[in-house]
Amino acid sequence: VARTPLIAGNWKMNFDHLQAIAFVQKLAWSLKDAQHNYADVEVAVFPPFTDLRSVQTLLAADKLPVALGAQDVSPEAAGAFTGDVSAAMLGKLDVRYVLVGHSERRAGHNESDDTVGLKARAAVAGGMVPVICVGETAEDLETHGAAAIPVAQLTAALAHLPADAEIVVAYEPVWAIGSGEPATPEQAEEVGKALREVLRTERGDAIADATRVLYGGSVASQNVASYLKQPNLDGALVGGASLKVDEFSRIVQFK
Ligand code: G2H
Repeated sequence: VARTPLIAGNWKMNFDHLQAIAFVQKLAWSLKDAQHNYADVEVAVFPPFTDLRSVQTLLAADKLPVALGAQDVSPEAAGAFTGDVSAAMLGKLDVRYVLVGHSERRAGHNESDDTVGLKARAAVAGGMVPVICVGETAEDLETHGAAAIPVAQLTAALAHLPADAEIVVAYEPVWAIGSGEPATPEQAEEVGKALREVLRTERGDAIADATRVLYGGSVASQNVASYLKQPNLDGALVGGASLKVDEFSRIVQFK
């Protein structure tokens, strides 16, 4: 089954809105020089909330086919939730993807599987595609093996979603994030395959075959192609290496 690869840059808490504009402009020039075909490999950036409006304006003005993603969303629709941002607000900014369940939020903000599922549901209700992040810690890996925790996390999130919801799954082993020690392509493929089996059991063949499963965790231009060669991996969620224009441009052109 042909799935369009997705290369997603998760900027985390980096770049103010002026830096964001400069970055996206340079990225677009670099990909234009390289004659990048966005239909072959989809590109998305996930700036902080404060940059979204500026990046949206630039993408629209220059007609750049880079997709916009947000790093989080409130599970609530509106009201007295100080500091939170709703799916409706993101939708108005042409946001297409929303990260939910990144390990930095699960660990740093005590987000449970239920919270992650509710956030994914809010994104879907707002017309966006949640990028559901799952992954095991080093301790989990030792105790349960690689796949058990990611499989449980994905199953829990799916329980909150309508049967036909479009989603992206990102497998990010916590021990590989920002560590410079990525999973091997074989390790990542093993979990990618297990996650696709969850989709097959819970959602049927059509959705399992159409859904993209990304790998994330110390992805760089030297290793990205080795993941994309795996039958069950369809892209990358890139953190540190997505902050350097030339490096991110090379990652996008992994083929
Ligand atoms: C994992 C990844 C992007 P990095 O968090 O989500 O970050 O590529 O820096 O490991």
